[in-house]
Amino acid sequence: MPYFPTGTKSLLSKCLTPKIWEQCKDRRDKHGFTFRQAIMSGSKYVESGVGVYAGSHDSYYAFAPFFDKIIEAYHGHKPNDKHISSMDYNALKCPPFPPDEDKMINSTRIRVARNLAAFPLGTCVTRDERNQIESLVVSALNEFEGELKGKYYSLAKMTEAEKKQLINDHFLFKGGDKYLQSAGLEREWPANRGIFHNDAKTFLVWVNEEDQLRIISMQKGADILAVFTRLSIAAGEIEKVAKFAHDEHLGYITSCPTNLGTAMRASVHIKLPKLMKNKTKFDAIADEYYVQIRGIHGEHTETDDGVFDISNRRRLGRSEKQLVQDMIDGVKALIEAEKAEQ
Ligand code: ADP
Ligand code: ILO
Repeated sequence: MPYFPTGTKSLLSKCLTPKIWEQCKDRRDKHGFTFRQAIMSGSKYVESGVGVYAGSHDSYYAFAPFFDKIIEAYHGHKPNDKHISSMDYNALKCPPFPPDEDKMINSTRIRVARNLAAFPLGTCVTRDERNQIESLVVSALNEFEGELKGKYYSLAKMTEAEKKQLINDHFLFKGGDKYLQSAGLEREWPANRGIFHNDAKTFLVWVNEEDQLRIISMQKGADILAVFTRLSIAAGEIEKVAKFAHDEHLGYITSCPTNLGTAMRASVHIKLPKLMKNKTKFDAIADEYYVQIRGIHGEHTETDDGVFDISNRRRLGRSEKQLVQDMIDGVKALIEAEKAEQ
């Protein structure tokens, strides 16, 4: 059983009881992914928030005594609960922000993660399977017309300067994430990874990073409804040609259990320079409205200029529409608090 030093806070350390370890330690899922692989990341990096990755859709059931606990602890979703999905953008309550609030928001982005039903997850695919996934996804995306029409850029063929520019402009994944590496998600990097995007870079798809697809809609400013509408249409189009791993209990299946369900993160980059000095209040509002605070250069980054990435924290058991609403309501409360700070 892994050793967790005193003070370890990860969900892995809380959920991995001696009884569950005994039950699961020699199990494999139907693709041969072992329980020990699933908990490798959080065993190696005890500072993880969660510390667990699945090898396939089946991992969530093959290691159920463990994953049920993790999922209930993170999402409050019980083994018999069902997941509901709705990308009905017409039902979103999102009137435009008044001008003084609108200018506090630099940009809006919503992404959903998806994985193909016919393959295990990125933690467990072979090089050949990763290649097949890339070909399938890119040939489907190449059929897109109108606003969604774009081009695929293979990571292996990009220059360092092109990569750096795309990362700095918040369009591309960074690579070199120790958590993903320890879960096997960066094997044979950069082979068969890449990004598809339209000319305006408002519709983007990451291929074979943490999940096989990350479908992204983003633009400058605070028009959350426009971003959600584009995402909803694009995800629907892709789903017509690609069968995604999904079930009634867990929703869309993802490598990391925190993303299960909608697999959606809806965020704004917002200036909160006064509120950041009152951390207790900032955190209390974030907790009350179920939003997560990140730095603006991606997960595990900090902020030094008062701009924050605010996004929905919940992903499972509620629809996409409800979770975009969480983000909107949280952002409104944070704006009020910022205005009230001296
Ligand atoms: P995730 O794909 O899980 O959302 P990250 O937090 O690592 O992962 O973010 C990925 C990239 O998207 C980063 O470059 C981040 O700066 C960018 N990003 C996230 N939200 C926004 C936003 N609202 N506006 C602009 N860029 C964003
Ligand atoms: N494994 C990392 C990250 C967890 C959540 N983030 C995702 C899905 N990228 C940890 O446990 O801190």
